[in-house]
Amino acid sequence: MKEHICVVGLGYIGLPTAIMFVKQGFQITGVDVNPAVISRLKSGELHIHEDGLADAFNGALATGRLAFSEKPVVANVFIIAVPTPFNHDKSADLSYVTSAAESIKEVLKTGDMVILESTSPPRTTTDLVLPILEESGLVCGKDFDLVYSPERVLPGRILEELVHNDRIVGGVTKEASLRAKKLYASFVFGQIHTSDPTTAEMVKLMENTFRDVNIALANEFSRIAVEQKIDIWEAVKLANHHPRVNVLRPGPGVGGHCISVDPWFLVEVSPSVSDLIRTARQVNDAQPAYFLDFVQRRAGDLTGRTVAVLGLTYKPNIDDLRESPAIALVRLLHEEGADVRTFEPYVPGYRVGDGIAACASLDEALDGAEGVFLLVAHEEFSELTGTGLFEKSGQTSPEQFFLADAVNILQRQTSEGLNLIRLGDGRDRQQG
Ligand code: SAJ
Repeated sequence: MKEHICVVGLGYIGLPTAIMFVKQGFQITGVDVNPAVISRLKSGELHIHEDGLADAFNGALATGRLAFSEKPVVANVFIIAVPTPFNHDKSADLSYVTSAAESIKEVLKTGDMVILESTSPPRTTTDLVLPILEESGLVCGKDFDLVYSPERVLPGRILEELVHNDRIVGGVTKEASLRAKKLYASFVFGQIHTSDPTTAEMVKLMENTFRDVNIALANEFSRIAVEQKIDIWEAVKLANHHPRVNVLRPGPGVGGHCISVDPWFLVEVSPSVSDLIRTARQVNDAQPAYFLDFVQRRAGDLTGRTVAVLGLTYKPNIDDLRESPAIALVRLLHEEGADVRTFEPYVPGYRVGDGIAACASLDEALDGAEGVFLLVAHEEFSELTGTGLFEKSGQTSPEQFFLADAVNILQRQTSEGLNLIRLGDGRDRQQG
């Protein structure tokens, strides 16, 4: 008989993971403290959007091996996949991990295994989760196994990456690592590497911090390029011909619930030796305001002007708005007194706030616009041209119109005679 697995937290990681195990013949109980999530899932409806998830979910339901509950039930394995947001002071909010561990403690029995997947500061598994579970009277490493195994999947490609990415399992004991490795090997095609929990926690944070620092570097390069009157996009392309260089893309900032959050967990545990990480976070967080200032220096004050903002999600081709720098920029525009209307093809009708119009179509957003901000490089936007946007705006005078492109969609050749303001392009007519 295959083990019964309780997956605690049914978001972007927990639900797809549960489905993977169902497909391999395991009995799964999906647990979420939010009753609305449980009742939707029970009625066969998804509460999140991810490519391919709806079909996979229906397939899992049809097996009869996927049940739902608001509390953990007696099982053999418990996987914790709850969020770890941060508090106002950027410290990790571990309240969801704590309450998940407390709820598992109530049903934990000899022979069980608990796996934490939530991104967590180093030592969370050994110093927070372990003592809570031992309040059950059971001893970790003797009566039950405890493992940290980070999720590393990219939103938009979750189902594929769950299967094909390498995985790390950090057990409190070697036996725990091997047991977890065997469990994940049921659906993971990538290699599964064993380690200890704290190393595994650190590895996850290092991966996202590596990306954040590199994006901050690209954003800083883009600011230098403007001062030096060159085009950053051309310079990045040329630098990347070097065999050991891969400069990432500058943009309006870093969003999502991972990369904009996780580096702070390292700063929190080792503040005196993490200046670079802290600075990179500050550079990326400042990017929406930097870009707005960059645009206003070239297009003039935006107070009272009608601007269309195309794209609101935190990155292209997904419907996820969490921590989106595009939304931060829309708020800044609104505060500046601009008359803002937005269009987001992946979340039609999403309204950023009071007084900010949410348009159902590109044409609606553009009609009457005196300026256009391109903030997300959705595939839908890849064919847009400056002259096409100008025509759709209905404006007659190019001098009264500007195009602000933070993601390198628009090109000079197709924006002839227009005020095209591209992030990181220092070759434009009016220097700031
Ligand atoms: N971004 C840039 N320039 C780039 C690349 C990205 O500005 O060259 C921006 C994006 O527009 C977005 C943000 O960075 O706003 C983050 O996007 P992303 O695609 O880099 O990453 P996430 O947050 O969607 O997913 C990351 C992934 N981590 C790494 O690639 C190291 C994923 O593998 C993790 O599983 C995920 O975080 C997570 O859950 O931790």
